[in-house]
Amino acid sequence: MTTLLRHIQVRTLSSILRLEVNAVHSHSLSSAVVRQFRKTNLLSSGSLKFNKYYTWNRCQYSSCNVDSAVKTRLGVNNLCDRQLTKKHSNLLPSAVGSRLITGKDGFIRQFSSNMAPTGTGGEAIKAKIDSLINENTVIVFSKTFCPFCNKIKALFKDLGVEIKVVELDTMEGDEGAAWQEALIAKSGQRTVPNVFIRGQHIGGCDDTLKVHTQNKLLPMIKGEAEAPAHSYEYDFIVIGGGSGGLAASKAAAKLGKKVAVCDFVQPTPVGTSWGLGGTCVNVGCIPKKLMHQAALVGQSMSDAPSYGWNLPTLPSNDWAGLVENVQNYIKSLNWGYRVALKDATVTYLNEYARFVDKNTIETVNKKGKKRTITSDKFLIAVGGRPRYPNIPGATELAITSDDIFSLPYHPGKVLCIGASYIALECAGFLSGIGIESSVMVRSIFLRGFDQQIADMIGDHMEEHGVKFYRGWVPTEIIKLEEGTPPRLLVKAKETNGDETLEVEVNTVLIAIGRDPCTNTLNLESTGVNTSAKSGKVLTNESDQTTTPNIYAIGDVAEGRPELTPVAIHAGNLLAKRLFAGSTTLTDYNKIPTTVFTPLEYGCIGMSEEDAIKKYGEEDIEVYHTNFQALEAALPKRDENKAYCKLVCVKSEKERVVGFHYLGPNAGEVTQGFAVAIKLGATKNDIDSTIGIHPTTAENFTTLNITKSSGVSATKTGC
Ligand code: FAD
Ligand code: NA7
Repeated sequence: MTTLLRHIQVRTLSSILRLEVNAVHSHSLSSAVVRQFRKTNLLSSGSLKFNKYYTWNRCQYSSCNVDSAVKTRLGVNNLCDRQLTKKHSNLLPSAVGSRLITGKDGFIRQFSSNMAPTGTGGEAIKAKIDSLINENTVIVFSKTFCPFCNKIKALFKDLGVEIKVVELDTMEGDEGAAWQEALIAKSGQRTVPNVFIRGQHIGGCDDTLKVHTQNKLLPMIKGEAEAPAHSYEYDFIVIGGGSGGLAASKAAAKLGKKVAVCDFVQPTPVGTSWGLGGTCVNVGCIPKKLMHQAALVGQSMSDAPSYGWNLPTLPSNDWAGLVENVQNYIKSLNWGYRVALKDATVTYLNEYARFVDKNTIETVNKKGKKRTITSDKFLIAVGGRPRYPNIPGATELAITSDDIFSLPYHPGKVLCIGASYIALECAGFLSGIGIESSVMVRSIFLRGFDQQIADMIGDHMEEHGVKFYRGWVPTEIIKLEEGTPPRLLVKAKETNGDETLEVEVNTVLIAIGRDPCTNTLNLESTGVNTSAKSGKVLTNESDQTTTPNIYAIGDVAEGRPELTPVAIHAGNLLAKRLFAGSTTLTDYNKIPTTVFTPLEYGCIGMSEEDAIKKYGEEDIEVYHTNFQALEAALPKRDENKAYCKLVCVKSEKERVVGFHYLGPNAGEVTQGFAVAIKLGATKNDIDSTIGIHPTTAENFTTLNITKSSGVSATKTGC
């Protein structure tokens, strides 16, 4: 408090120019400013002391009270008081006639006018204020440039509460100052925001936040009895600091809740571990897309001679350099997540958690130190980890997507086991950076995705050098020779037969699915039910588990698409439902996604076969075209390999229920169309949209060949 300059009022001889700075703190009023004040004899010499290092964030002491007329005179209407600097104080030589009041400690306590206040707030203004307070459930007297006012307005918006706002700084002439005087007289509060609920004076920014933290704000607004206070240490503990958990925890903290996140990474069987942020940032989307980009750069280099570039020889990729750069980038993201949690006042516990009962967890840190923590509500957002096949050698000798992005040695020749998107993406980027790679496919490519496109992806990868063992399952992995990488032998047998196969490689990357991290959570102690088949947590449409105070989102929740934006969206909406009275549910329909195989695949909605299953073949019309992306034309590659397909329901004005794109920049193309499809776009809507030429996405606006016509979808020319 010692560095606080409280209640500084500078009144000019003119009643228009009045500067009233309540509680300016050393941050906002630098020593240079003070020197300027001294020069103008506004401050008695030697009476002002500064502590530059004091930080002060509490709104009631740092609110915005510089009169708007003064600001207009100074041309600083857009600045908050805290932003006033030396430059501005130079403009105040005429601000005389004021008196400095110092505390016993010699620091400034008050800087006030020795003139009588010239307030214009009369009975009429008082009456107006009273009637506004009585007519509105929530009223906030505010100033447009005040960050604390904005914080409070944002809180009510997040809470979905309609409020009346009176912006004092936008009133004509001295009117705002007169209102503020009347407000001071009414409430004893000199600052804004000045909040009233149901006629009751709540106070400023901190006061309002405090009422909300005590769970009293919404009941007060609704005129309901207060929710019973709980005696747990936290309002909300999130287990799992990945995409969903971080989003939910920050959103809950923003709504004034006391929140902690437990995040701990159990090392993989070969010892790989990582930092805060979960799967996506450490061992999923981010490193995967960066390595895919490395492969695209390689593709561009091999295309380069067609565009006139003289490359002496095609350079090779430096695995160690790529890994180092990718990992450094990830570390910067890990750090960013920690800072974001701190900024959001979420307690980060780098500890592994398990339930003791429905309101208690036991955590253990990496040194083995245990503690128990209690919370009113919990969120399970623990995601999943790669599954290993139950065959000899798998856990000891193979790696997974958890290891590949930080593998400290060149992987040599790689065999990916599994044919879903993780296996295909890994084989794709490895091959793209010049690593010999193959894939062992048990049955089909990309189960769950459109099978026509899945096969096109397989064919394209095969043409570009990826070897496929189709119809095989591994039975054993044997080490032939130690080394980094080692020499490994993979034994396999036919999926539908007795033939056997042996493949010699250096690295086996297993991608046969992921298991939810539920079996160590001791869910039995809580009454939370899981699916007997998948082990995932069962929830209702509000993400609530079978135990009412425990929720689950993201990859660990049964039936939810395993995608980062899905988990983030669910986390944000859950926090608002739990702590802001929202009723908005996550819409899990028509979620766009992209598979980053060498030829990228973006899709929204149903596969052709699922649409036929749902609507019947006779009610489905499929429009499609093959084409060559322009960038592939000069290098003469991938002719007619790119593809667009719209799956439409005839009886619903050809509403698009399936969008499929195979080609460059699929993520970018698909994201744009996702809005249209979500809004229920029909084929006609897309036809009437003018394309952007020359792009690959424009092909969707000119689709005129139906599959049912049997006409070739191969395209020539533009
Ligand atoms: P996670 O991000 O997995 O976070 C869970 C966290 O909880 C982890 O940090 C875990 O260590 C921690 N944890 C687990 N148990 C405990 C415990 N008991 N105590 C404390 N902490 C615990 N999605 C996309 O949208 N686009 C992509 O391109 C994409 N690519 C992917 C590529 C790969 C190789 C993989 C594996 C996944 C990919 N995904 C992609 C999926 C995406 O990563 C996940 O859907 C997303 O990370 C799920 O988030 P989550 O919050 O549910 O869990
Ligand atoms: P998925 O999507 O669960 O697919 C698993 C793939 O592995 C699939 O191709 C399976 O073939 C195959 N598989 C499963 N078990 C075996 C065994 N025992 N041997 C050989 N092949 C097998 O797994 P991913 O790892 O790609 O991704 C998991 C999720 O993580 C994904 O949904 C993302 O959202 C994040 P099948 O088709 O069943 O014959």
